[in-house]
Amino acid sequence: MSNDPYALAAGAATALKSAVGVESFDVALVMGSGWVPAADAIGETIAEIPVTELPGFAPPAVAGHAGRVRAVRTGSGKTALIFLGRTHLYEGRGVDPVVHGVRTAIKAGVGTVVLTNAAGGLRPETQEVGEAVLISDHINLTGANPITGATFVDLTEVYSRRLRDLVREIEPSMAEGVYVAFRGPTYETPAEVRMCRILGGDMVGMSTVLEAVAAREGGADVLGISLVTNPGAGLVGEPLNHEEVLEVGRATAARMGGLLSKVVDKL
Ligand code: 6GU
Repeated sequence: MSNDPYALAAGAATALKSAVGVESFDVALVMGSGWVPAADAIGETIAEIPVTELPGFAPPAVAGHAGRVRAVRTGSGKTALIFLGRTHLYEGRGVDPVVHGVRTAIKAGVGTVVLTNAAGGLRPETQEVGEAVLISDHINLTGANPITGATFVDLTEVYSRRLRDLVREIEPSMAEGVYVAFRGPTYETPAEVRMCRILGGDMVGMSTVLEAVAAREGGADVLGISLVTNPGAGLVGEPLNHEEVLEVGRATAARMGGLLSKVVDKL
């Protein structure tokens, strides 16, 4: 087997297309923690398979990260690939498994990648728990990068302005903000949260940025949406836990699913 991650993704794309029985896909969505229940609203399922049946995918490591990929037909006739869960850098398998889904989707034809996540809110003055925020830009503090070698990818507009504007045609009041990514798996200290605020961050999490970079390298447009599941550590005093992240996801699934379904139909 090749150890070239791009060749591995091409192989996974071929396997996926033949498993689903389609020639190509139009859009991919990555459902982060708390977002998996929202997937049901996006379209009619054509097929769903465990990612471990495809080359290059790591088995899921965390409860609530389902590790399946679903192919759906949307209301407007588009073919969407929905990753129900993702691999995180904190799992310790390195960066390639983290971006393998995005690379596979691009090899399978997608030109738009929708990345969702659960995030800590850094601006509780203006943010509410359960609010969805458009990612306008990111600060990558993971210490990792999916690209190796002298490939100088422009990151002036990682998260497409056109796609953000399109979402606001559906939800005019939706805020946007800068997503700060750490490797995790620990949540941040209160001092790190204060640092993120000083740096201009609005949300904090452990995902998305590496996938966004890989998508841009592959030429896809990226839409990023954070579900604010809790304030960052120390901002309101309550300790953080993964279960509350999933609970906020369950509570907002219908709303988030409705939003994503409208967004995908408008693409
Ligand atoms: Cl506060 N931090 C990080 N890194 N990820 C999160 C979070 C906080 N809340 C949800 N996911």
